[in-house]
Amino acid sequence: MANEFRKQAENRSIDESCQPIIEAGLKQGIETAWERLEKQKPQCGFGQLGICCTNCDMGPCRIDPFGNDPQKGVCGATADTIVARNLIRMLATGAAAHSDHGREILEVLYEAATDKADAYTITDVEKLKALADEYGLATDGISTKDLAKALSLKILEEFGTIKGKLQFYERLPEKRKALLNKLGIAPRSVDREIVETMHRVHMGVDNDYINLLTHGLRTALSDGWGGSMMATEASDVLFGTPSPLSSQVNLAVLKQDQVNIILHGHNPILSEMIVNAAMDKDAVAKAKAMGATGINLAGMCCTGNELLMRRGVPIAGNMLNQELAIMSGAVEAMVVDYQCIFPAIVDVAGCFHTQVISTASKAKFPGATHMEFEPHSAVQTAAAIVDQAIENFPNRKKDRLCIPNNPADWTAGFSVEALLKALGGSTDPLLDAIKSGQIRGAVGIVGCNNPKVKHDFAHVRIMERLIADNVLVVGTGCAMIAAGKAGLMMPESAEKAGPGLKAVCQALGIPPVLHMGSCVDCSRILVLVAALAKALDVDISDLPVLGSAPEWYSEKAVSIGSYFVASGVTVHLGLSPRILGSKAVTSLLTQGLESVVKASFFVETDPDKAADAMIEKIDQKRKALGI
Ligand code: CUV
Ligand code: SF4
Repeated sequence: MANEFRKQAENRSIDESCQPIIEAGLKQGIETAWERLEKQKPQCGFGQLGICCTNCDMGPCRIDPFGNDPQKGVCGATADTIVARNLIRMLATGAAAHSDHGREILEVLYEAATDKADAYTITDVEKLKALADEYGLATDGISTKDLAKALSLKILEEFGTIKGKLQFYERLPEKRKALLNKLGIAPRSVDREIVETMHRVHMGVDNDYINLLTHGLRTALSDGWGGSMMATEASDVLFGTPSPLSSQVNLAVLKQDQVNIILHGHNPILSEMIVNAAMDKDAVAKAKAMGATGINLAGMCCTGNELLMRRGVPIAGNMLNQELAIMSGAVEAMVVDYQCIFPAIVDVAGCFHTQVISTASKAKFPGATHMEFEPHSAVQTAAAIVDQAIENFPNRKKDRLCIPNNPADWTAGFSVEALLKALGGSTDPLLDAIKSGQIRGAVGIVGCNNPKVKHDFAHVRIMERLIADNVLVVGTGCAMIAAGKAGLMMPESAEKAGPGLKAVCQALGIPPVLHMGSCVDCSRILVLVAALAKALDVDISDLPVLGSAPEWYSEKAVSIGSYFVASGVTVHLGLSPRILGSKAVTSLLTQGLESVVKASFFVETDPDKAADAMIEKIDQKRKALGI
């Protein structure tokens, strides 16, 4: 039996730090996402194909996938309409999640500028000025705070303005802008495109799948070149633009003799304050009085990525590690903000001493302790949360501890600014390496985990294959946490790259897989590809670059994939979206889009075949460029 559990753990994940915990969980019968997925099987075929509609109360309706009756919903909607509507509804939810996060950061920037939240300072004044310039604001003789106030208001207006385009849309290369303008899908504002999606999917509004999907692309662009980019830029202004640093990753970053606090979710605003609160002398003294040797913070998912990039806080794991972290028995508090947080962590925590502390008014978790975060009282809330964790330390059940050894080392912090600095101030050295073939191309690998895929396996396999073939990998999100755990993110990891890429990495002292941040920081990848296209005076779609989401699960990933495609980057998906119930939608997204936006999606579940296909596509682009 013991061997059985070990085997099962190895089948679920390639992350060695979590295998012993999965095994222990199996022995103790603790339910995790893997068990819950099993219990869902067989998952509904109509749902998987995207041909179930619940948009109104004449339904729910479903279409027979074998061509028998019914072929229409009660209202007459066809499979094409239903599939397209369902997909862009997912996309709009994802775009809303990113953008609402962006808005909150801007609101804190505004409050910091108007002295309503004095815990926050403006860290990157240079970036603030550059952004103000971009937005056409006068900067001479204006105080930092006044500038931050004017800028945050100006950007906030773009969420709902009735006129014009998003300012960051101007960052696109001319050729791409001209194409998108011609298609009529330049995003007008952030909220507007999302709201219009919600309008269009109502019964009896947009029934033309092409028209629906076209607006989906526009909505996605309002996320990539809007809400997400705003989140990234405003976070940099408030907390600093990342630069390379080293840290550690995997569940072994939890410490046996310290108070462990995990910061999970997406928004850095409260967690940045917790990082400060955990360094407070009195807090550390109290932890010692409670029998610990100190306070240990570890990130998880994208809150983790934000803190890693700017503060070097270690990361305990990615999306599928969240329940397992609690099952280590060593977590005093798991502090969550929003997005990608399993409601189930409260149940798992119930089997241990861990306190789940929710902090966002818009994200409550039944069974968790709610300690609401507000910018003006952030310092106090952060201190209270740390205190709560310290007081929980004596409740640890020592006989149930299961902390793995050997955290992996990694480097992160590759903002576009940091990358340019490493390159000596311009993209030329990178372009030269691409032209000479030392670097064959680049792939942005992003996105989540999904229990339908062996945890981290697809991410790591694709990355290893690509770098071995001299393809530079950049990325964000849980994909990068997978890379770090697998040892692909040290300068020494260049050994695993092909000779050309290895030489470039060694010359620059960088790893072959570059961590660019959290999911909203996919906007950094957009800025990078735009800069490369501009330098070559080509469209983004001419570059030998691709996107890939090998283990995606989230509605946010639907938006990310779509704004990459709309920006001219072809995207690989390791799991099919729920579109296969419409041949027309499937063929448009996987082929037809090529002639519209010069990029499309392709689905390949086998990581090796996916890597082969990416390399082939990169070579095609190189040939077309004449390099
Ligand atoms: Ni935002 S969206 S599982 S934490 S990358 Fe991770 Fe990243 Fe997907 Fe969520
Ligand atoms: Fe059925 Fe049409 Fe209502 Fe959807 S919108 S549930 S297809 S009647």
